[in-house]
Amino acid sequence: MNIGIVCYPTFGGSGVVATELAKGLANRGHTLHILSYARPARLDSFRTDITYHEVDLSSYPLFEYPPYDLALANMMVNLIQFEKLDILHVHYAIPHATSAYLAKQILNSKASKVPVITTLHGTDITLIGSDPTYKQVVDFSINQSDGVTAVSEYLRDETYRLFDIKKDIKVIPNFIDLDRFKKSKKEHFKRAICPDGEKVVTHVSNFREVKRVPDVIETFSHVLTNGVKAKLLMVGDGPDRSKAELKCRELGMCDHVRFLGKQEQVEEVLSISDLFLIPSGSETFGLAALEAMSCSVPVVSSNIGGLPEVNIHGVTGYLCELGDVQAMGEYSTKILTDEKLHAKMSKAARERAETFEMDAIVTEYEDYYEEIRAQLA
Ligand code: GMT
Repeated sequence: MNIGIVCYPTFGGSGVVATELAKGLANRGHTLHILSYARPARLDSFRTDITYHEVDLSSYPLFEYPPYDLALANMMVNLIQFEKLDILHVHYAIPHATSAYLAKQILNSKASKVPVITTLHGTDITLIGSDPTYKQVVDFSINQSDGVTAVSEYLRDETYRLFDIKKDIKVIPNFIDLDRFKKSKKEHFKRAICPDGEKVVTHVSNFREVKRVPDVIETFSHVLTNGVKAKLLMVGDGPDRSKAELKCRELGMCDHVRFLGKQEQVEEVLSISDLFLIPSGSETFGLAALEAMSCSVPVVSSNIGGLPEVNIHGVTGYLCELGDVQAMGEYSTKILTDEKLHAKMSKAARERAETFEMDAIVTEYEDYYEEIRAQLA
């Protein structure tokens, strides 16, 4: 098949899922076209079977905000016509599903068509998508897609609750490359960070408000207060980084926390980690938790959204009430100080990650493409 994939180019979340899916599909002999406003972070090497198309935003003196959704729709029309796409798969509803609808309408007038699939990822539904500023357009655009998928059961249910969706939403969970995300020996790295054999606690995110990074710092402060010798590695960057840094200063623990910024090889940091923290206030799946688990790292998380579909309480880590940093601190201490428990949870985390193995889930998408194409034939 000739497949068009539209995504955000960002380091985490939907951009990663879309790009890895494109690679997985290309490995099976499909031809892929990726559309975005910048080269996706995970599209890191040249391949003849994946072409990246950068959406060109011509500026014009009248445009304070150049209309990205129109430029994207225009590029979709061109690719569908000239590259003869068999399927257009958009990730994150805003504005991608709307641009796809517009492209379809334009093509109808040219007696040409292509099935459009929208994959819902998270805040396109739970936060910004259901905001009154966008809600009507998002609702309409999802309903106009030929196929709709969501990355967790929680997200599917939320979409039905928040919008008036007439379509079946198929749950296809996020996936993991088990060969890339596995514990590897990085002893030199661990010694450099923890010269006195401290435990390593890690957090990875885009440091947006929903990630509740100050909760990570407070949870870790409980771990230190409980007498555990540990270092906290904060990976990523974003608007709340300075809040987190301030919290470290307030709690007098700057010597125990390292802010590493954005990292391309996050699996290397996970390989030296003993525990992963993800106390998010909203999380439809929690790909970062899955990446940690795949590297055999137990997870302490909030019990919000889709996280319980990934992290199993008492098995792969622990789930806590939102904002309960005391409980998160106690559970973290338990995992870090009980070697047997740590070994058991590390093994269970990896086994759980194996149920989200990439190949099986790429097959689910492939089968879904065929199903939608058959319906429209
Ligand atoms: O929805 C977002 O905030 C962004 C999105 C992304 O593009 O990074 O993240 C969401 O999609 C990820 C991939 O499906 C999920 O693993 C994240 O849980 C989800 N984020 C939220 O729900 C906050």
